[in-house]
Amino acid sequence: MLRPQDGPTRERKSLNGMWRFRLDPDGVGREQEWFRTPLAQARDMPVPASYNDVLADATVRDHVGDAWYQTTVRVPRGWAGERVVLRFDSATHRAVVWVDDVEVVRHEGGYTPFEADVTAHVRPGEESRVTVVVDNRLTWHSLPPGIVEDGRQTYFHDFFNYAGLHRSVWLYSTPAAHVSDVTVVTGLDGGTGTVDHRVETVGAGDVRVVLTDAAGREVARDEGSTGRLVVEDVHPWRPGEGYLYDLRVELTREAEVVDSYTLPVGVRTVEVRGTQFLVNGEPFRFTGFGKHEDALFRGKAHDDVLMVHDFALMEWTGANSLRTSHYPYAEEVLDHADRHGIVVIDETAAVGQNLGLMAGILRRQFPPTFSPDTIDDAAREVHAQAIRELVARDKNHPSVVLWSIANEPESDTDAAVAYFQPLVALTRELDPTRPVGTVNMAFSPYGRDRLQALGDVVMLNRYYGWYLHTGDLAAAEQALQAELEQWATEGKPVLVTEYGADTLAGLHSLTAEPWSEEYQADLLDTYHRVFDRVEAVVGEQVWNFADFATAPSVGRVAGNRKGVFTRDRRPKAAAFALRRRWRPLG
Ligand code: GCB
Repeated sequence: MLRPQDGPTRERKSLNGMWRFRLDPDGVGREQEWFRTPLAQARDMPVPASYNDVLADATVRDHVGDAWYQTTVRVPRGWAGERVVLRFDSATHRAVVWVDDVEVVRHEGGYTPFEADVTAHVRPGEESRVTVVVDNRLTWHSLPPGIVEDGRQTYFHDFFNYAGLHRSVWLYSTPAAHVSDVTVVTGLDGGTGTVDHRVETVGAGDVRVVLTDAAGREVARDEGSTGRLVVEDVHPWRPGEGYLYDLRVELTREAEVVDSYTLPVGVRTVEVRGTQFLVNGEPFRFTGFGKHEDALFRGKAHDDVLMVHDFALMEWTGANSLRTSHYPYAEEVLDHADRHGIVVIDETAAVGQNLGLMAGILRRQFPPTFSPDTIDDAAREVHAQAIRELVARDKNHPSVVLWSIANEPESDTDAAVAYFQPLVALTRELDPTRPVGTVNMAFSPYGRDRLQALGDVVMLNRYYGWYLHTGDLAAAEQALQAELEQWATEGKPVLVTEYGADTLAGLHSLTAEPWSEEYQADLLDTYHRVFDRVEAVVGEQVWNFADFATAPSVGRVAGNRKGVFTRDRRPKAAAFALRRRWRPLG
């Protein structure tokens, strides 16, 4: 799915800014057709933002159900004769959209974009009313899953259920005949690069593709909707150096360019060979973090300032990668990673699919995780659709090297294998060029887990020294080493996608005291000693980059404190420890 862009044949208009907003606690707005009139009793709400923490109002923070947004937009006069599209970069977790009185689109899933061709419903030069109802309820059929009982929301993942319009909203124009999709797959053979392209179009015309280098010089061109461009003396995209070409895709009729779309392209390869993870044929070692889209006041809103700052802090630590735990991030993040050579593990919003684990944490009984009463075949189809939308959105990003289709699902039952087998196969079918996997949790160690066998890499979240052997790093070191040696026998690369300890910034201790800054740094050092002794370990991503908001819980102090930075991005001692390991030369 192509992002909106400004170009010779296309224009964008941002709908970001102040919208009108109203909660619908009784769930009557759809029936009463609130979209038909200016939203009554509405308050101001900035977009993009999670609505939860913006106002000083607990009923907004803890709202369960529908919330309404409304704005007006004047369609540029110059768009007469063009196709007009309304696009939401995300609406969490599901939404219905009206333009004036007409429903134009509905979408399930809080972290991927959706759009509607609204040409027939708007008039260039005139104003239109855009109304959106956003529903934040999590059910057995949503990703992530949850349950609503007596108006209260329970969920099974460890981050706050922020909701609303978290990302940009656009109105954009394209010509009626236009480029509707582009897929690129790149290859390297010595100093020669290849860019295979597949272009989809709507309407009559011929396709031409032109590749230019970062200096704007043309390096290759081709005619036709599929083909291969060959780039001599290629400048590859590589970790640490986000070199990008531009692929200009044109739809032409005779001498006229009807539509033009420009896609940044990084020429690189990814391959799993034995226990190695190869980028451009060379062994790659992941350093970095599991992150969250999370910040004070704005919740999960995308924000360029915060994004650039977070990448600067990652670079300061020497991180070369991140996992988009636990949902697809804003596309701006992937663009930035592309440009800066940061490697990305791209994850779906499948988190919390393990009711056995939750029974212990929430101290209540649950039915089996994967069953006709819980996560069933219909839920699996929602998951499949989420994978389709993720791959469709992110397939062309050179930074994305690995798909993670679930975090810590139940993984030791026949039902789990039956659920995931088709999803792994689907991911491979949609994208045969990237490895795929699921992330394993500690209660399904080697010998018990049955999902890592399905994936191309082993991904493990481990908390020895925190949830297990709390305060005893010597025991943690032994246990971790023993388990990693077992996983190494799988013959696949092993990535430790989470390890860490909750830490209260400012708490210091001479002894091995959990929650102190020294303990967090010592725990990371302990893990690093073990990683360096087990050859198959090719990835270390600390949990977490920064402290983040969660649902209230006795194990959380105003959120999860496993960040090596605080929520306002101040370094804890562990950040300096990581910098010493990942950037030994400063
Ligand atoms: C995990 C989860 C992550 C949690 C983390 C923790 O294994 O993947 O979402 O936040 O543990 O801190 O407990």
